[in-house]
Amino acid sequence: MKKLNVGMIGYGFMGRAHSNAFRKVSNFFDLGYKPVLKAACARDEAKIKTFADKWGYESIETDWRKLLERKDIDVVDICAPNNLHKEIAIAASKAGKMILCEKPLAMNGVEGEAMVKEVEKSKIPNMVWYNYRRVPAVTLAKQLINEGKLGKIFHFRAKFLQDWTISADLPQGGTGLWRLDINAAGSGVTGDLLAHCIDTAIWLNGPIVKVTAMTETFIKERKHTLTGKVEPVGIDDACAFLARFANGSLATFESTRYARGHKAEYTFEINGENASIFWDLHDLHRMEYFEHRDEGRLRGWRSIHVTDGDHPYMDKWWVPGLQIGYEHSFVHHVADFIDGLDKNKPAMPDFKEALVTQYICDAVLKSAKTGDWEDVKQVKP
Ligand code: SOE
Repeated sequence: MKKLNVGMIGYGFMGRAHSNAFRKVSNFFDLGYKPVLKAACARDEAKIKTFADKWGYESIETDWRKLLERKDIDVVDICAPNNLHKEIAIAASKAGKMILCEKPLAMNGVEGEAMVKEVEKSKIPNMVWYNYRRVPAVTLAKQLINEGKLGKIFHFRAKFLQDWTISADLPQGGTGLWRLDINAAGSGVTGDLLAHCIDTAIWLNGPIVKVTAMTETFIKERKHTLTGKVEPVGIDDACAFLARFANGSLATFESTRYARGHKAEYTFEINGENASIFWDLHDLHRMEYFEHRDEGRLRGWRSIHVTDGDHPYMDKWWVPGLQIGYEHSFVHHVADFIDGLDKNKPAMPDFKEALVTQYICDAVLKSAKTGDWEDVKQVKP
């Protein structure tokens, strides 16, 4: 088996989720490449050393440019804050490194376009980590929709609710809290949480053409960890939007970090003429399915435990009936990326497909400002 030398940039929550995936994938999937944790990189030497020791990286770097110069790195994994994605990705592509980039692709569509242009020029394999596509129950939903089981789709309804920023004492900026800093994150819940919902929605139900949105920033000022000063908060704390799909179906999306009692409540429901699907991240191994064509007396919502050998990805894990969890969606991401390398076909979403989500986020944020319906810029084929 060939080696795939990984250079990880960042050591936060996603650095851990991805490292775990690189370590596990070859134990469960038969692939042409085996990831090797070659180097971990971040500015803080002590912190990256601790991270590297814990996860088994062979070496560390404190400057991502040095990492890109290294001949022994094949693929760079960008787990740094959103404001660094573009610069690192473009430099990585020029250095001939394959790129895995944490979502969202970039701060906005303009940055995303530059990234797409660069990887199209270098033809470097690239992928963005929209991991929820690879939860087996969500992939099963995709299979059923592609097979036409739902028939014409009328509605898509998604929510992603959290409650971790309600305290006004929570600072913005710095490790762990850069998601609250507009200059590091680009947006609030729109790019962080709704981007997931949008990626799933367009994957399952095709392009979105128009949106109308509202956003709110409930806490207007927070102390900035890096400057020590109280500064205006620029991110959206909550966002709700309506959307029209190109296929005629209607959607509602809602996200907030102020839904007391909800930690990561991501749900979606799809209603078609023949059937409906409901999925809930808190029960991620289940798919709720309603089939109108069932015999009337037995018709009702089925709760399908997506753990059987004929369910997506599940033949690679334990025996039927034993479920897997959140971290496995990242293992599947790596497996599909490597499978793409083996077969010389891109693993999705690549930068270009992730730009579609970026454009929708841009239109949502614009609509929240203008109060109008906004057309979504479409990615040129
Ligand atoms: C934010 O709290 C966050 O960690 C997102 O950044 C992730 O993308 C999401 O999957 C869970 O919530």
